[in-house]
Formats: sequence, C-alpha cells, structure tokens
Amino acid sequence: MPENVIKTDQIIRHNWSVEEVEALYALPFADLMYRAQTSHRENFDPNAVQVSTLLSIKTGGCAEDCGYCPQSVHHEQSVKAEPLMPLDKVLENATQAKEAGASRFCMGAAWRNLKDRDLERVATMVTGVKDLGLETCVTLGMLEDHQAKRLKEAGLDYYNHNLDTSPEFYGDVITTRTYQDRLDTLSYVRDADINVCSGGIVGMGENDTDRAGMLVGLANMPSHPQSVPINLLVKVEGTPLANNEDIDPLEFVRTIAVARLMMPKSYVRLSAGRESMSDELQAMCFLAGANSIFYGDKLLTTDNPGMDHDQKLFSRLGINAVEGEHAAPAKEACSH
Ligand code: SAM
Ligand code: DTB
Ligand code: SF4
Repeated sequence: MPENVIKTDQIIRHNWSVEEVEALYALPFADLMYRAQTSHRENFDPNAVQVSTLLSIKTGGCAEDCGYCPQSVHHEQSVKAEPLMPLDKVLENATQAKEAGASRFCMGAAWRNLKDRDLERVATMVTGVKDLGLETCVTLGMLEDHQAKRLKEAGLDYYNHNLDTSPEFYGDVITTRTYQDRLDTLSYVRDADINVCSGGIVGMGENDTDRAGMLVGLANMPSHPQSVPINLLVKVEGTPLANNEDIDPLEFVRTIAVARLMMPKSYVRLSAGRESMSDELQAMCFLAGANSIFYGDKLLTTDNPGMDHDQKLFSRLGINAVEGEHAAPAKEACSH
C-alpha cells in the first residue's frame, strides 16, 4: 500500500495510554480530521446520523452535587422539583417524537440512583415506548445489578451513564459519588446485555490531559460503549460552572475526532451544547465523525435547536436520519 494511504481499520483497542491520546489531539488539525473521516467512512455511512429525543421524566430535586447540573439541590436557582411523570404523558411525548422522526427515545431522571419503589413504573414506561416501535434509552443515575436485569426484560436497549471527565478532574466537579460508582453501574448494564451509552462533558475547566483521560476511561472499558455522547457544557445560571470560560471550539471538534478514532465502531453523539454552536461548527463535528444527535427543542431542562432548524441543517449537509437498529416494529404494524 502506498505510504500516503492511511489504513485506519484498527483493531478495537482497550489499552490506550493518556500520552498516546494526547499525541492524537496534538496532530495538525487537517491530519486529525483526515484520519477521523477515513475511519468513519470505513465503519459507517458518513451521511447518516442517528436521532434520539430526550424527555425528563423526573425533573429537579436531585441529591447529587454535579457542578454542571441545574437539577441539583446543592445549587441556587436549581430547577423546580417535579414528581415522576405519569405513563400516559410519557407515551404521548414518545409518540410525538416518533412522528417527528426520532428512532430512539431517551428518558432521564434527576436521581442519584434508581429506587426499587420506582423500578416497575419505569419498566412499564420502557415497555410502552418499545411497543410504539422506538428504541428505548433511560438515564436514571446509579443502578444495581437486579435493576439492570429487570430493565432489560422490560425492553431497554440503551442505558446512559456518563464518566463525565477524567478520574483526576472528576472530584473537582462531583463529590457525592465516585468514579468507581459510575464504572460499577456501567458493568451491571453491560452484564445485563443492555447497550452502554457513556461519554462526558467538555468545557468544565478541565485541561488537555483530562480530555484525553476521559476518552481513555471510555475506550479502555471491557467493551467500547455503543454510544458515546460528547457534551459541550451548557452553562446554566446558578450552577458553579455558569461563568466558566468558553473553550476553543476547535478543541471540541478535536475531542469528537479523537473519540471517533479510538472507538471506531461506536456512535459518537454530538450531544448537549448545540444550541450555542453555529451550523458550521456542527458540520465540522459531523466531518470529525459525530453520527448521532439529540433532536427536539429541549434536552432535559435546557434548550436544544428546534426541529425545523435541524431538518434544514440535515438537508443543507445531505444528511439522512438513521433508522433504529434495536427498535421493535410498532404494534399496529404487526400482521395477525
Ligand atoms: N441523574 C442521572 C445521572 O446523572 O446519571 C441522569 C441524568 S444526568 C442530567 C445525565 C448527564 O447529562 C450527566 O451525566 C451529564 O453528563 C449531562 N449533563 C447534565 N447537565 C449538563 C450540562 N449543563 N451541560 C452538559 N451536559 C450536562
Ligand atoms: C447526555 O450525555 N447528555 C444528555 C443525556 N446524556 C441525558 C443530557 C444533557 C443535559 C443537559 C442539561 C439539561 O438539559 O438539563
Ligand atoms: Fe443529579 Fe444527574 Fe444532575 Fe448529577 S447530573 S445533579 S445526578 S440529575
């Protein structure tokens, strides 16, 4: 093979060192983008992006102290606490999301951990959403082994639980649960044969080594998360990180590109923070290998670009929305 042709079909690696990843980050931008784009094209349709819609099924009043989060009771002006949403309202939202073109519906709860008293209600929501023909995802804080198994049985396709940052920087952002707690939850999710959705946040005041460390934490898990959300910090007033300095947007693009190179078969999600990004910056993230987004004008409690805007962006870029891989056919579609 001529030397200038890059062969990026790397074996799936779980032994990355932080130094190696820092070296990827430090590549000239065009070289990094070329490598990421080459890997992306070897593993995915480069013009297809998966879309999920988020719904907050239990908002506010969370006991954790995550420095970025408006739902923590530890911060002033945190969002108002609400009870767990009733099933019919969840299904109404899921139906609308499906009609609008989402293939996955992700339900988030502002909980430190899932309590057994809520397990059956959430399991019923999962089954109901699955029966609409959508892929299902939940993010409910820490889980126990038996809870993960029950959610799988109910039809859960993905569990979102982020490492958020590097092990070294983690304690500067969250003090009420440990990095190891997060890894434990993720291992229960994997053992229950639920797809793992795990990523982190960029722009919290971490340094370059922390960004590399976060990606090493994700890629060196026993298997790569099937979905890797890369969030740009949404600065919410009243949270300790509200006045953080903006990061160089090209550092965010580099994070997407390096995640794409390290986890070549995973969906990399251009996650929170799109509301503050230009269309051109988002286009660069897609070029760097991002191939999923949250779709709909709300994330959990903060704003996301409107559907019209995203449809226009997809059309300008020639992007198509990916069909769900794990979704059940909608009940009505079954022939009897
Ligand atoms: N309470 C559960 C938990 O923390 O595991 C689930 C919901 S929590 C809101 C899910 C993830 O959203 C967090 O791990 C964090 O990565 C992300 N997130 C929360 N607030 C954010 C913000 N202001 N900007 C970017 N990402 C944020
Ligand atoms: C993830 O990594 N990002 C999403 C999802 N997982 C649950 C959440 C982003 C939340 C942004 C702040 C908010 O809307 O409250
Ligand atoms: Fe609670 Fe999750 Fe927000 Fe942390 S990120 S405060 S656990 S809702």
